[in-house]
Amino acid sequence: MIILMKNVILAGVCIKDDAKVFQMKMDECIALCNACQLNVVETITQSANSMNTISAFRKGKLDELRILVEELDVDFVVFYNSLSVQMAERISAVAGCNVIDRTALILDIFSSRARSRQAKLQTEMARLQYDLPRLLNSDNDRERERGGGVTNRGSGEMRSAIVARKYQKRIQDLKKELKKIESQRQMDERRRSKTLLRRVALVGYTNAGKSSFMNCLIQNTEASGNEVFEKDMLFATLDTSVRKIVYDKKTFFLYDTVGFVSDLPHTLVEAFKSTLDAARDADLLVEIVDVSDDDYETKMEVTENTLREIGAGEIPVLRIFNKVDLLKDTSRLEGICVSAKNGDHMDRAMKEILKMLYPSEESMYCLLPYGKIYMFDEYRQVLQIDVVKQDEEGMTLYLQGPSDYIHAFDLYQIREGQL
Ligand SMILES: Nc1nc2c(ncn2[C@@H]2O[C@H](COP(=O)(O)OP(=O)(O)OP(=O)(O)O)[C@@H](O)[C@H]2O)c(=O)[nH]1
Ligand SMILES: [Mg+2]
Repeated sequence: MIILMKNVILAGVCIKDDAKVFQMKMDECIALCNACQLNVVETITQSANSMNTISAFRKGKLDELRILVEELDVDFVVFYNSLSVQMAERISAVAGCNVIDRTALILDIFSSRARSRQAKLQTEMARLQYDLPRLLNSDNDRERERGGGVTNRGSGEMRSAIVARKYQKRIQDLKKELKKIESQRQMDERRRSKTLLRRVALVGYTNAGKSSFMNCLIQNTEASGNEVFEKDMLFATLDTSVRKIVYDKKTFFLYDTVGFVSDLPHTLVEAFKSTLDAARDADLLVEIVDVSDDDYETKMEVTENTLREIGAGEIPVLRIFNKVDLLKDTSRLEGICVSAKNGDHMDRAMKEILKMLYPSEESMYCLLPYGKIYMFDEYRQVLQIDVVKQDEEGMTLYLQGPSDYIHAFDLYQIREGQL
C-alpha cells in the first residue's frame, strides 16, 4: 500500500519554556506529524511572554507564515500550541490554508491505534468534543456571511446545527456506554482487590519501554496471560493490560498503562481518566524512563506532573532507567538501570519492586481455629504459610511475609513455647 505523505509547516509559540525544552517539544511534534503521515518541510517559531489570543503569532510572523505557505505550497499548517476555534480560523484566513493544532494530531493517532472497545469509544468521544465547537463556529460564520444573526434564526436551521445535535446525542450515548464498561471494570477490580494482592502500575513517557518491561517479566517469571503489544512508536499502548506476576514466591498484579506526552491535551486526559485509574489505584508506581533519550530529565518532569494531574501524585514511585544497552557509560546514573530488551538487571529491578511493595516482613506462629480456615486460603497468595500441625483445636501455622498481612492473624498468635 502506498501512503501519500502530505507536506506541512510546523509552527509554534515558545512561551516561558527555555529554548532547549521548546526544541524538544517541537521535535516531538515532528514525530507526531510523521505518525500521522505528515511531512514537516519547514518550522516557524516565535518567542512571547504570553500567547497572542487573536492569532497566536504577532502580525509580522503571521505574514512570514503566509509567504512560506505560498512558497512551499504546503497542504496545511500544524500548530504546536492549542488553538481556539477562532484563532485557527484567523490564522487560516491569513495563511491561505487549513490550520490544525497538536491536539488534532494526537486525536488522529489515538483514533488509528485504539484497539479495545473502551479505547475506541473514549477516542471517539474526545474527537467529537474537540470537533463540536468548531462545527458550531462554522455555523456562526455562515450566519454572519448571510448577514443574519440572532434575529434571523427563525429562517431555517443550518445543516451544521443539525449535525451538531447529532454529535451531542452521540456524546451522550458514548458516555452511557463508557459508564457501563467502567462499572464492569470496577467489578473486575473489586474481584481482584478481594484477593489481597498488591497492584503495581508501569507509568512513564510514551515509548519509554513500559510494555517491553512487562513482556520481559512475563517471559522470565511465572505470569498469567500473553505478552502485550510493544512497538517503536508514540502511543503504542492505549489500553490498560493487567497480568499476575509471581516472583520469589510473591504474587502481585502488574498493569501496563497508556504513555504520557508533554502538554497532554486536557480533552484526552479527561477521556482517558478511567484508563488511567490503574495508576491511580496502584500501591506502587514503577516509572520507566528511556535513559538513552537526551531529553529524559524533562520527560521525567512531564511524568511527575501528569501523575499529579490524574490524582496519582501521592503514590510511591520506583524509578527505573531503561534502555541502558544503548548507553556507553552508565556510571553517572544513580538508580536501577535495566534493559527490558535483553533482560539485563531485571532481577535487581524485581527485588527493588518487592522491597518497596513489602517494606517490612515478619514471622509468627498462630493457631487458627477451623471456623477461620478461610483465612488460610485467602492469605496463601501473599504469605508463606507452613502447616506445623493439625489437631482438634485447629491448624498450627508458621507465617512469614509482609507485616500488615501477618497482623491480620494477631488474634490467633501463639508463642513458640506453646507449640
Ligand atoms: N534498545 C532498547 N530498546 C528498547 C528497550 N526497551 C524497549 N525498547 C524499544 O523501545 C520501543 C518502545 O517500547 P514499548 O515497550 O512499546 O514502549 P512503551 O513505553 O510501552 O510505549 P507506549 O505504549 O507508546 O507508551 C520498542 O521499539 C522497544 O523494542 C531496551 O531496553 N533497549
Ligand atoms: Mg506500551
